[in-house]
Amino acid sequence: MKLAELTLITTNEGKYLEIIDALEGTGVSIRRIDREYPEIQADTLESVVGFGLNYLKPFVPGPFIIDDSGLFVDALGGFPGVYSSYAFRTIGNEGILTLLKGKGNRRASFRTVLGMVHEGKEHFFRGECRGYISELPKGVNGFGFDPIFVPEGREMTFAEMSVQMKNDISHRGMALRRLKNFLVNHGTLS
Ligand code: ITT
Repeated sequence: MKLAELTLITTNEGKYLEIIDALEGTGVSIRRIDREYPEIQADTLESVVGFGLNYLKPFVPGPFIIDDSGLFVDALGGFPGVYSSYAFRTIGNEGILTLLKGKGNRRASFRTVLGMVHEGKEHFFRGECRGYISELPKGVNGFGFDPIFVPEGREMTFAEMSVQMKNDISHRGMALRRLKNFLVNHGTLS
């Protein structure tokens, strides 16, 4: 059956705009529910997403998606990773820059796990973007850690890019292309 509508549950407007952009032209309209859901303390984004999907299932009729993402900094042993939301609220971008002061290795990656419930079944789509943490915050677009993340092979932070440019190379863009492929292969998209 063709998928006409997909519900996205997120409190994050920036994610919503990126997801709308990535799925433009597919004929699927995104209905956003702006609400929180319990995020368990776990070692992996997958566990957080799996728990979230099960929690939300009884409340959301029809197919829906959630997105859990994090910034993993190599020199900090992967921190903030699954604690990205907490780290952003508390120490923010300036705090990450302070933690990296004097460190030669500024490599980091963004990861996204997109979880979908479709016809009662759970599906996971992953994406990763390697890059490094800039010396200073730059740019006004995007959200979260975007002003301090420069993707590999580029000289601009995500916050200096348009939504479309970011989607072309980002962790979330990759997970969304995998979601789109799934929908095409399962005949839910034309
Ligand atoms: P939800 O309601 O969808 O959970 P959230 O903002 O809490 O929204 P996450 O838990 O996935 O989303 O994100 C953890 C933190 O990482 C949060 O502070 C985000 O701003 C940040 N983040 C996630 N994706 C990002 C991206 O693509 N660019 C920059 N920061 C990002």
